[in-house]
Amino acid sequence: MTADAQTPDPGKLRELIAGELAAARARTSGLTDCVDDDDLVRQHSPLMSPLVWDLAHIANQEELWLLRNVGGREPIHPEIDPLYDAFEHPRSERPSLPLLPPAEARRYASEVRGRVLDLLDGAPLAGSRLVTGGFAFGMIAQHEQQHDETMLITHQLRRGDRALSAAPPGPPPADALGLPTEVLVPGGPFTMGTSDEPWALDNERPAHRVDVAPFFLDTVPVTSAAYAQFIADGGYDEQRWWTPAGWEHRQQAGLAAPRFWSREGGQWVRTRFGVTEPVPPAEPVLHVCWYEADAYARWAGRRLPTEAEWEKAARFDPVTGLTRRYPWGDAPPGPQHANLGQRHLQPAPAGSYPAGAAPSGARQLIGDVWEWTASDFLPYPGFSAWPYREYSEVFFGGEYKVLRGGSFAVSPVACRGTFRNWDYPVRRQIFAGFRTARDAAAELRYGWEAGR
Ligand code: AVJ
Ligand code: FE
Repeated sequence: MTADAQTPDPGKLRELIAGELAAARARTSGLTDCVDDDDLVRQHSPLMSPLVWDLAHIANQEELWLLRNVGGREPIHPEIDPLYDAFEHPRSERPSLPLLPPAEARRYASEVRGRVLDLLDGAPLAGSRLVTGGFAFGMIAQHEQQHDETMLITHQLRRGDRALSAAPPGPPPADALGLPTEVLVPGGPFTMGTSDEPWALDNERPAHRVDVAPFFLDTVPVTSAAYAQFIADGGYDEQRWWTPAGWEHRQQAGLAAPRFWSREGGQWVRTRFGVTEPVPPAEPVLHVCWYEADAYARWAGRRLPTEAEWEKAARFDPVTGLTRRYPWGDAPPGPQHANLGQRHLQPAPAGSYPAGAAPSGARQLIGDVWEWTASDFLPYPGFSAWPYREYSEVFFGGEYKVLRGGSFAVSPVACRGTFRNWDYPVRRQIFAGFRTARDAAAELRYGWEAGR
């Protein structure tokens, strides 16, 4: 479920908020109760915080935004604030901080939550911008779910016996193999971003018109089988497929295959959440960095889509000329639409979720794998930081690339056609893949002339 701007009934909104907070906490508990205390305080990778840091940081942000800012309450433990301020200490330093031990972190989180539910009973959900439409509560539910994805990445990096399990996704639909390889997205202006999605975060705002030239987009994300062809063709050894920065990184980091892949007896295997198995060929490729995605696209004679192209393919309906909330329409994501919410611990085979297809025919734009785009993370025209500069504004610039669409590890509450994620172009531990695009203008002009 996601916030519905058209639900002015405060009772219903309170119920929706309570449900989203409970869903986030159930997931957080699942990710932290399945390992022992030693596992919770240990650092599994210098890229990640100890799980017990995420746990108390989730509670600390909830206390800060809901109890203090919305509720006007006094801090419960002001002395721990600096420990859980993501800007005070880089992740690599966090294990050496005097963090709350697991039992105390859990107690703190449940104490904050108890008080938040009391506050929610009586809090006004209109009047100030922070509470209108339940925004602050929605922001905190999304924040917890975002850290749940972060914790799932920590689980992926953790060595040791398997701690998590989930049902695998079903087989692809019968038409998956016969899908056209690419779809045409018509040129022209469309409305990008949002000004009325109640729980949209600041970087998704405001709605604005963007003119996009016609282009072709892969119908489905690039699969592991296709990516393996790039490797087999020597893609990692040919400088011409790589940007200068990409080639330098490929050399220096010794990149030769997606992270977590290795060669065993003449075939590719991958380790996922403690289980090693042959790479499923039909699955969207996962754990490639932006440089690898960009090199693959050039090898394939194509390019990564821009962020505006991605959003137009995902939201624009050429029949009505309107922009949808999701590829399939305005209804919140259900299990028939997309692989979201850690229901499965892996992407579904390419071609899955026909009910979630966009008007263009593209599938799996939402869910399965985050998709790298060609674009830097920049503010939209008219952007203003809300409610804090450190969510988005301090990251704008050329250092980060935008990812779209969400992965199997993203909750529906933190996933929209407008949702923007960003990371460094070298990052591979995130649940990211990609699809490729090419310009259509020249071909359409030719087709028009040829058809005359
Ligand atoms: C939007 C995923 C880049 O994890 O760094 C969590 C989300 N912001 N706490 C991150 C976030 C503050 C953010 N990303
Ligand atoms: Fe955070």
